[in-house]
Amino acid sequence: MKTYTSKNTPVNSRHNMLRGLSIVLLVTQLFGNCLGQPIPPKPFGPVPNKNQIRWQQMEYYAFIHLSTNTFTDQEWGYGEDDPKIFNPEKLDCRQWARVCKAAGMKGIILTAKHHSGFCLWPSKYTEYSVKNSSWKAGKGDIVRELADACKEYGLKLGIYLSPWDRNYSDYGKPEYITYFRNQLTELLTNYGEVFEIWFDGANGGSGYYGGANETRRIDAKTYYDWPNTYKLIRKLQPNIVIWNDGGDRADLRWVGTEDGHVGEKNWSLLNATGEVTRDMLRHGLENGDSWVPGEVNTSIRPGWFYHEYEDSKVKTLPRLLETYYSSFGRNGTLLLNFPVDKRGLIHENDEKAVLELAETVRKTFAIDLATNKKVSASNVRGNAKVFGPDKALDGKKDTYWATDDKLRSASLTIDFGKPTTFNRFLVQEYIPLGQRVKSFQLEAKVGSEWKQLATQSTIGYKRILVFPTVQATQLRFTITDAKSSPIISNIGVYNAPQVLTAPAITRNKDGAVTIEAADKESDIYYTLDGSAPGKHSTRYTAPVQTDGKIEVRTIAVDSKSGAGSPEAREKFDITRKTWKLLNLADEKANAVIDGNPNTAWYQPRDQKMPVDIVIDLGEQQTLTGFKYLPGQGRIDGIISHFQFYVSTDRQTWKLATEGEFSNIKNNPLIQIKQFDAVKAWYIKLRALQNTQGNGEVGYGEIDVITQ
Ligand code: FUL
Repeated sequence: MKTYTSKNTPVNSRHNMLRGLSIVLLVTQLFGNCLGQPIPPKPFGPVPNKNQIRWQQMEYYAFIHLSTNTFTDQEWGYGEDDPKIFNPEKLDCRQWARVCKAAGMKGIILTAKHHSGFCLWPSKYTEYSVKNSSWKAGKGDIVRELADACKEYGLKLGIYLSPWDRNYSDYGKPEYITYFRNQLTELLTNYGEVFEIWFDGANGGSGYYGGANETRRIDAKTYYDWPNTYKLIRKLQPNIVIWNDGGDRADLRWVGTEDGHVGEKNWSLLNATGEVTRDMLRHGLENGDSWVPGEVNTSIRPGWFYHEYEDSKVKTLPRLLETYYSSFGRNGTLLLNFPVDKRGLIHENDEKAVLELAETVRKTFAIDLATNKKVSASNVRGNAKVFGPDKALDGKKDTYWATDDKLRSASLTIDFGKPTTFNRFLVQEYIPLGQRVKSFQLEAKVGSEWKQLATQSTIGYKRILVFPTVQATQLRFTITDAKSSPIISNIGVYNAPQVLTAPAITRNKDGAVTIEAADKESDIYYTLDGSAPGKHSTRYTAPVQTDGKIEVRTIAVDSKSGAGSPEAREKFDITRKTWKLLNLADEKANAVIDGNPNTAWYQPRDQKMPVDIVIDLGEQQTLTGFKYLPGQGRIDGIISHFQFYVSTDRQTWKLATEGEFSNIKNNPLIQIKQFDAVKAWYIKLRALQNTQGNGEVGYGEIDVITQ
């Protein structure tokens, strides 16, 4: 194979002669204009517009969820809560901006209005806002404070305006559209430039609706008249990007999960019209006719809003790193949420976690091992220096390595000159000319052998590969297939520090606690009495038998370096050893109470709602709550509306609590519902509705909270 070498590389004179000859031969093809400029590749397929490019380059920005929900411990407010409860006494948007800036983020998107309809700015068009809250005696405006803080910290401002409004009396009627547009106009006129507007896909359902307390269904595709709403938005904010999950295709797409990742294969394309399946959200559409890149939205805690019980559930460094690499390491952007707490601040634990992530990322990408290294390519567009492989290593985003038009595969080899240790590879396509690469592979020269490190599919704006540490003298990046000739604007090679992950804790039905570390060579230490675990604590070797209420705290320790993992912490209530599932012939139903979140059981298919599951606790207990974890592997069978009954004799049943599991469709977390203490020997969880609107009902786990 012919090899073209970068300008820094010594080449022999014969090679130079040959090169000169081929340049002469190609001159007509490449120097097509009389100024003698080499012709750059033409755009291929759909390409991003200016706003989408600007947005993509932001890569990482924050979400802030704050509303009345923060004070009611809810994920979705019903729209009926007294605005007086809203009082984040220490609210400090400058603290949010300071944390986000230090975390390396480029902007902040605020839930100016969530589904409850409560507005964080004093909208002229409703009384349901900060102006009737206790905060600053009704004189405050959080959108204003955030806009000012963003300006001060050099961050961009984004707005989440929920199309669904569970407070507004006219929701569901045409009048609401006028209200919605009036609010949009206020937000997009009075607070300076807004980089992104976010329209959530949860639309219509039960709500307060000005006292009507009813269920209202709308057609999310037609009700909001998106084409005209978009026109208004673009007129008010020409530089904005529109995120819309429920209606007409906008500028950006959801990636089909709130768990913090997009598919490894990720095309920034979709079709402008037609249905969008989960698979398309996850992977884009290779031959889509429009540029609709993915944004990965996820929360730093399990929920979007603040719940004190999640203070110990803030995502750990390894988990955040996984999200980092699975979002903008996979041609997405990362929108990371902070559930601002009741004080109105980003909680200390969240701040610590996000700064730890920033520090690890900084250390990882501080030294690019490819910089100034000898680089060669199997082909260079018309042999022109301006398209040479060194252009992928020059750190400039507007230069690139390009090949001749006809090629669909090509390789680039970096020669480190000495054995070099690395475990991360970063590569970027020059997206202003389209997304082209369909597949690529990476090989390292270890000793005298070429060893394959990875085979992968798409690249897009940015792709980062994570692989076990390797020591090699050369690295070969080969594009094995592309939709058009490949154009690579950047390549980097890094050696990331090792990070240990927190162990996973489970307790089975009989009380045996199992602790597992991802790295099988590390040692595990734990405590059961609530004290902090360390090397002085008990070493875990086999499942530990426990009984009653306990708290397990544990860490993994790398036996070689002595470095410790983040701590894992789980509280358990009574064991379920005396529990029996009643009226269920299926043996597998025990998955519901086996303590393993990864096993689930689904009711027989032919059922009609309501569907019950009845459990005999084996003895009388005083209950103050229950927990429901939906099956984790499937999107069907997830209960959204429930009733929870208790009985001491299995004859008379008492309703302990009922309601909805808010946002369980997109975020299928464990649901915790509390109620006033009540005696129970039997419990019955009644499914009234599921997220798909059919009769499927499944359970990952059911548990209780005792007094
Ligand atoms: C979801 C909403 O329903 C959640 O409450 C949250 O705002 C999240 C970002 O989007 O679909």
